Amino acid sequence: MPTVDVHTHLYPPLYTSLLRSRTTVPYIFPSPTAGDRLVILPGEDTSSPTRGRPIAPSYHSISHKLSFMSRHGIDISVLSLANPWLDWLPPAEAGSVAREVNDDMDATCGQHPGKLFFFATLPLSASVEEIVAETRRVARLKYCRGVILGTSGLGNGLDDARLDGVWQALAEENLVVFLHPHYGLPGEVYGPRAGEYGHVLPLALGFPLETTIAVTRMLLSGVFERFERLQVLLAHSGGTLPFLAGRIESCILHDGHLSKEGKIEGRRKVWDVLRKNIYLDAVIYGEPGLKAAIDVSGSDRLMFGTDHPFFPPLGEDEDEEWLSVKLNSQAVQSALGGDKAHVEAVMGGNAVKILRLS
Ligand code: 5CU
Repeated sequence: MPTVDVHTHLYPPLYTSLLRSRTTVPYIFPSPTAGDRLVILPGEDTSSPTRGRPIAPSYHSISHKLSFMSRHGIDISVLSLANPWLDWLPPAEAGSVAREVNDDMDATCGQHPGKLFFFATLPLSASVEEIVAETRRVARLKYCRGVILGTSGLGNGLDDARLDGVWQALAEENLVVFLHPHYGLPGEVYGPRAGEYGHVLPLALGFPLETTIAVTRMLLSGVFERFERLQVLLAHSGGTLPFLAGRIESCILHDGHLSKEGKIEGRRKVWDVLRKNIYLDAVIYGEPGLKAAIDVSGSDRLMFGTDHPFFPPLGEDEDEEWLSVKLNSQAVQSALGGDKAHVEAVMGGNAVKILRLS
């Protein structure tokens, strides 16, 4: 059974050259003292010459991706453009850049047939018609198996009824939506000492809560009732959704406003959506989180991932085994009690089946 990485990003050269031409987030800035720096997260945009992070070759080089794969025993990777995707592009440019980026990803995968597949990127700042057209178009690209989507939607989040045409196209084309965070929580929640704590608060907590809120808004607005075939792969084992599903369901059942509006009768339970519409990656770095993911969605809906090129070893040597990868694969082993068949399914078999990778 192959090992498959469903959560692995790339900033292709075409994209990094766009970032080099910018001075507002997201951008790449040539620091006079610290080399080229990638500044993508809202909190990273300070005046420090060491703001953001160094942009190592692993961020954009396909040969680095391939050697990372062979070093970690990964047979197949499902690539996705890294955040913040194309969310920031002027509407008039978004459609053509999306076509270029998606064609480029497809061609890259085509150079390594059977080894690389990809989640396409949608031009979210363009019109709904253009987004739907790109959805229909990427479904015909040979190596495309879904789309990666942030939480902002068309600007008002994923409970925006204007997205219905997009959900419909994605469901009809059998494209999995890989839902991934980027924007985190408002900076104030981290307090005045946030700068002392590096990226820990936004990445460990802001990202997962952003995902949880986004998918809960989809649940509350009836997306999964209207599009019963829609399949969504949640990054980072669903943020905190597996842990909070019971509380979300109970808050719905006890909400006087929803009851008065007749929104409780006839809805699908959170548990039902989790078992039929939600896939989870196994990027949570520990056994308890993974057990919660297995409990709510089933181990047949869980797929291994690495989050490469993020979370490299802190030393100079990126060629060593990555601790972040080891933590995720150890968690799969221990959460499943070493059950060989289930471990193989999570490490690759599920992805082969779900994403049609054979
Ligand atoms: O380290 C980070 O900032 C990130 C990021 O931006 N995107 C991601 O997928 N993981 C970590």
